[in-house]
Amino acid sequence: MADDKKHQDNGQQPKGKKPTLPPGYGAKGKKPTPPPQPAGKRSPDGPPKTVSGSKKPKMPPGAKLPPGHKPKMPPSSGDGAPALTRKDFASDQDVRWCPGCGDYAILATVQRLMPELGIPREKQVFISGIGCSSRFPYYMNTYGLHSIHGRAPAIATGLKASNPDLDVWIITGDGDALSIGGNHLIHILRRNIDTQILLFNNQIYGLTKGQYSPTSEQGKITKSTPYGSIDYPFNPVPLALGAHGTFVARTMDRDPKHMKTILRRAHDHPGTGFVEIYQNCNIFNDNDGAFFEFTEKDSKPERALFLDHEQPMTFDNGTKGLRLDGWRLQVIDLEEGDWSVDDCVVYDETSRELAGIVSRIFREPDLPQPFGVFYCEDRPTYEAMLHTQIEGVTEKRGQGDLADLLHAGDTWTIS
Ligand SMILES: Cc1ncc(C[n+]2csc(CCOP(=O)(O)OP(=O)(O)O)c2C)c(N)n1
Ligand code: SF4
Ligand SMILES: [Mg+2]
Repeated sequence: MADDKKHQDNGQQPKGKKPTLPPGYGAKGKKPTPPPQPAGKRSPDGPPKTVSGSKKPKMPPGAKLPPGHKPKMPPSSGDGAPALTRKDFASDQDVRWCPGCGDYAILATVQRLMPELGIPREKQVFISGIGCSSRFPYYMNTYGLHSIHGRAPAIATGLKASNPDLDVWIITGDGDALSIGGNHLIHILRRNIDTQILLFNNQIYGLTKGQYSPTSEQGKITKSTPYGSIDYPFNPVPLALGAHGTFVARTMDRDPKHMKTILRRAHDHPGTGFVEIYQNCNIFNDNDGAFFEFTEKDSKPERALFLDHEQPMTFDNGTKGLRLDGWRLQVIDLEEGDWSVDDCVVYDETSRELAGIVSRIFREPDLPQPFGVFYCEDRPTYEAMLHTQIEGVTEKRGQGDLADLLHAGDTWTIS
């Protein structure tokens, strides 16, 4: 959690945070919250006991600052205070994920991104539910809340609605977001609360020692599916699109560069920025990993396709592409035969229809798995409309009084 002594405000505003609002709709910024108190040592539950004995896990590739790394930052805040660095966003807590867990790369990427956003730490809040992934707020030197299973979106909604000036991040897992929290997830998406949702999808309940989750593949053998899962899994991207998400994207733990680009875009999006992150649980996913076919260098070119707005959909180092055959996507060879790059679909992230078709690619053997921004739309945020409504009503009816309201109408005394 943020330490007020170390805090420096570099005076920058978040980029691109101004939604296009209909006439009369505009959020008024609130006063900044007071700086956080220094965090005391907490002793939350650690990761599963299967990994006990490893106090300080070895950092996987991507989790350490590369030599000579220089974050893109303004040299100073303009008021003489030095700018923040990645280290300023790391808390004093021991990271207690298993060695090799994909969560490390996500934490490192977020900590690397934060100084570039130019937002003071006391305005940053990380809210999580329950799960290995949900331990994330402990490791961020910002405000944070390790909250109730599946309820991070509800808490974030209350926080953002009452203080729109805060930058609110939601950290959740496939179990947290899609089992117990499924209802909360769809409602934050349709309301378009200006937050970022990072869904760590490892296709398993990690914290509770490896039960199957709503994203586990059919046939998966786990503690709770000893003969193989017969449930059909959720595909979180079309789920978020169906709930009217205004920014829907997918990235992976093994590609920190791509992840950072996508997280920045989710952050800059004025509304709910939903990002599914493929994240391997090396303890409870089998040796092939949950997503290795898409993330490892031998198979990634052929099995993963990176979406780029207004660019033709190509993959495998530009040797293959996707075209539409009616409403169906079809792989075309761009090296041999009659097809060329001009026959490929040009991706348009503003098209809900195209996002619908492309997001339906779900581990198809004949089609590459898409990553990137599927859909992006400007729509007024809930909190902007809420505050405008309150201002309008206050103007008409005057400042309200809670005590008067509670004692208005039918009240009685029980004696
Ligand atoms: C009300 C309630 N029900 C069930 C649990 C047990 N529980 C804790 S975390 C979890 C699932 C976590 O899975 P996921 O969100 O995928 O996180 P991961 O550990 O994989 O990161 C469950 C079922 C709980 N803590 N509270
Ligand atoms: S997600 Fe898996 S690998 Fe990561 S900390 Fe949890 S149990 Fe360990
Ligand atoms: Mg999980």
